[in-house]
Amino acid sequence: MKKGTMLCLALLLALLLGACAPARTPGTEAGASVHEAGGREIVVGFSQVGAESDWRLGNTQSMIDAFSAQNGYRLILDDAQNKQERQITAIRNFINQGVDYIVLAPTTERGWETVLGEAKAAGIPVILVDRRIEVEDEDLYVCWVGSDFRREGDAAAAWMEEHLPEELRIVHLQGNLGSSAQIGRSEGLADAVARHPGWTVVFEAPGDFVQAKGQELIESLPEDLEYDVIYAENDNMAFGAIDALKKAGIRPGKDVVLLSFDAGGRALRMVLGGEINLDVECNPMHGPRVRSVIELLERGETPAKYTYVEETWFDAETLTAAEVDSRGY
Ligand code: GZL
Repeated sequence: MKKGTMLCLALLLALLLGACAPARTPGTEAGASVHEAGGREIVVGFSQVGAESDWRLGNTQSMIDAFSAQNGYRLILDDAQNKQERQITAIRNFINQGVDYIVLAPTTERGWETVLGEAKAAGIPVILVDRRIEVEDEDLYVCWVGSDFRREGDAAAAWMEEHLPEELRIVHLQGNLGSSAQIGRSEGLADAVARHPGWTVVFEAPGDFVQAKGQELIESLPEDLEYDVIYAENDNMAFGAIDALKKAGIRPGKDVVLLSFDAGGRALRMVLGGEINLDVECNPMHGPRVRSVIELLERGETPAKYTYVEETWFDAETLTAAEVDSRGY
């Protein structure tokens, strides 16, 4: 074949291959996200409550997955170890670093005015995730994404009304006092107890959503205390309670009814196994929801102020093994 012809064919081949290559903005890696393609990496400062429960670990992973470099983000994650003062420090650090957005999963509802005022003065939008906060000026945050905790408490109470007798002695393991999850779930139970004269809360104390504290509280109950139900405000306290009951030779889910919240994979297997009688879902997978809020803001649009995630509940009569296997946390 003549040299000239070969050169033409080589040029034609190069043109054809170039036409098939994915369209990329110069200077971006394969599969770069829109942000990176626009040359602007979005920096998100995330102040997380801690690592106190399976739910929290799932929530953190969901945020890490959503705000990946591949998606065009840089996530600065701070674990507050359940202390509001550490969250306040983290938010100030985010402001000093000049992040583009601050995401806050607040430990409790009160005490945010000053630091969120500083973020507002710095022109950094704040997005709340999971629990709520109580502030006079609701412009201190752009929006909130999370669960309806009162609805969760009411769902547990409705199940109790349908499945349990009129005479009940209840041990109540609360989450962190003052957190929205504790407030809503506790109110749901308290209202149901007020509706049922035969229902009595024989013990109530905070276990801070932590497994070890759930176990300690049940182990510390007076020997002669009689009770029929443990209302645990999250799975990890329920796990602790189960360990304590088993150590005392009491069958969880049979000798004592066990109610829980979160509905993580580990807990749902215990529902199938009959150790947890009801688990009310509290979905932690907020990463994609918060990311879509930021991308909406990046387009100059206004997100809904409050976005509640859809949730359900599970008991052994309704739960399937497939649902257990499909839990993302
Ligand atoms: C609920 C979340 C609670 C979970 C606990 O949205 O705030 O905190 O129910 C977690 O497991 O510790």
